[in-house]
Amino acid sequence: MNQNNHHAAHSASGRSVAANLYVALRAGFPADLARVAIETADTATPLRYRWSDLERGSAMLANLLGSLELPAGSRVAVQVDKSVEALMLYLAVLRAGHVYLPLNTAYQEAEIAYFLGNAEPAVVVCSRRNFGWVSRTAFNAGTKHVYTLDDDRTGTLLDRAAFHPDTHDPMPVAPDDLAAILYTSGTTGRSKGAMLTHRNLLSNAQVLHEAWGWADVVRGGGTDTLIHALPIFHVHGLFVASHGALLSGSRMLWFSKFDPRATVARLPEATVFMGVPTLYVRLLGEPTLTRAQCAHMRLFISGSAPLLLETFQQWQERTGHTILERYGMSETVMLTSNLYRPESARRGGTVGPPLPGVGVRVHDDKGQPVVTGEIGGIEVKGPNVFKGYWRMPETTADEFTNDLWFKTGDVGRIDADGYVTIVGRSKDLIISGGYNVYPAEIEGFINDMPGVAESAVVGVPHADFGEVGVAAVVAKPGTALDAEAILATLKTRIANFKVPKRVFVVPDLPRNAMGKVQKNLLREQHKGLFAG
Ligand code: MCA
Ligand code: AMP
Repeated sequence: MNQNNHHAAHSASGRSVAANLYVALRAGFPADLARVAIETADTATPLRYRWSDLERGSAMLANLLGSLELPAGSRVAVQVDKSVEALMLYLAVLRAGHVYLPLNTAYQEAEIAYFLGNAEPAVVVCSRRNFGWVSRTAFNAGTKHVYTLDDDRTGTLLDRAAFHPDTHDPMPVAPDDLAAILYTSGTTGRSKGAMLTHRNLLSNAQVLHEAWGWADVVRGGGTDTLIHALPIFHVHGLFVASHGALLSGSRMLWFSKFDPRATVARLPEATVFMGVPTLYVRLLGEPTLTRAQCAHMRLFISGSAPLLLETFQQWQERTGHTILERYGMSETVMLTSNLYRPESARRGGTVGPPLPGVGVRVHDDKGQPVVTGEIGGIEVKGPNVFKGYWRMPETTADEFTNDLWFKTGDVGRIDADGYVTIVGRSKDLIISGGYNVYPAEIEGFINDMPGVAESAVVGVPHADFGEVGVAAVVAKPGTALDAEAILATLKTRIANFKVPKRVFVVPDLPRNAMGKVQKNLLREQHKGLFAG
């Protein structure tokens, strides 16, 4: 790849090679490409990928995509187990100027059919075990190319890519061209594809590069080692963690699946860890987690779900480190973050002040600003805020205010020093182990079952997952329902993390005078089930 040509390659359409997110990430690679970029932590023997392997592997994959002669901006949908090759595929899609569409491996046929039907990807990559039903679903959605990729580096994707050259000039893009679509479920039950541009992702990665001290380490001539233990089909693992390491030329210790004991064992050679609160709770359950074991660590970051103050404090006592909590969304990448320095400025129970360049405000339900410290709806603005929902202009318009701030659906307050505290959500959403579960979607699946009159799904506290779903189901007159059978059916239809942890068959749902289901009463009734 000829780096010198990039900045010259502007076109009249506002496209440039320099605007391609891959080019910016590539600029962060170390000068010595023979250094190890990623080391796998849970393969039979460690696999070591050099920076040159990331560059060459993603070039071959980008050339394969190029050979398909797809229109610019084609979607490449990917549902595969976590692997370094899957990360290369993401980079290849950026290089090729297409749009990456990652899908949770837990999604089943009905969920995938919706995503593929909605996004109409030109290319689908799946694991070999799912090829039968995924390819059928993909061809029905008009997809022409279906490849397989497994986490043992086998599958037709790599077989085909092997015939392509290992150099590739990234495609010019406009900053507002799409880089990725991330599906997030909606309160009406149907998922919405959040369209993220090269500018959205790059601006956020650059802000975090400074805000979390990666840049200082690089300037000091050092390097970080990130323990990467999150899935790479959501914002946290794919963008926040991977971009952080790539942009700073940092080594990654790559876990395909989170394992608390193995993670603690590798902490002495790492400097940065990112997790959802469940990961911190599980790490605290490891007797080997000690202050000495964490002595080499620079930073622990938490996000995606509320971190309990109790976990924050226990972590401080056990390890001597203060977890830095931050807040973001699929639609916006990262919005706020506690301060990196001084460590004493990280406040438990808050998500910190807005990141540089990000606007955060709190408005009441009439659209008026609240007094400092008062609670209201959190609204945001900035170069990180997405372009809209894929093929849903009306929904997009509804989610923005007249002056074009995005309504997050989170409820919170901003205190006098600018720290944001999230106190709840106006959207009916359960966050379980860092994954979002929309009750309306689950209720839809339950209500479709024979003999069901209606149902209500609520979130209740859970010692491990933070929050989990519980369902109350009412039978049609004259019908008997079996809670276990409902659970078993749900497990065959929807992603396992969405399946309520308990189903209760009840005579009726509590309603208020207006006839609205009182979910707060159900939450109250079941709050002790899993609180541990
Ligand atoms: C697994 N199970 C769950 C969850 N995960 N149940 C509820 N919530 C979950 N999150 C259930 C499975 O259904 C299964 O139940 C049983 O637990 C074991 O499954 P397994 O896959 O082995 O679980 P695990 O490997 O222990 O996974 C737990 C986990 C994982 C490591 C906490 O959920 C995880 O990696 N979470 C991170 C999610 C994440 O990256 N979120 C970021 C989103 P059964 O046996 O009954 O089937 S990005 C985001 O939110 C924004 C932008 C942000 O701010 O970052
Ligand atoms: P998603 O769109 O799936 O990425 O989920 C985004 C949602 O996760 C946000 O709207 C918040 O409700 C929640 N979230 C993310 N980070 C935090 C945090 N640190 N504390 C509380 N909630 C969070």
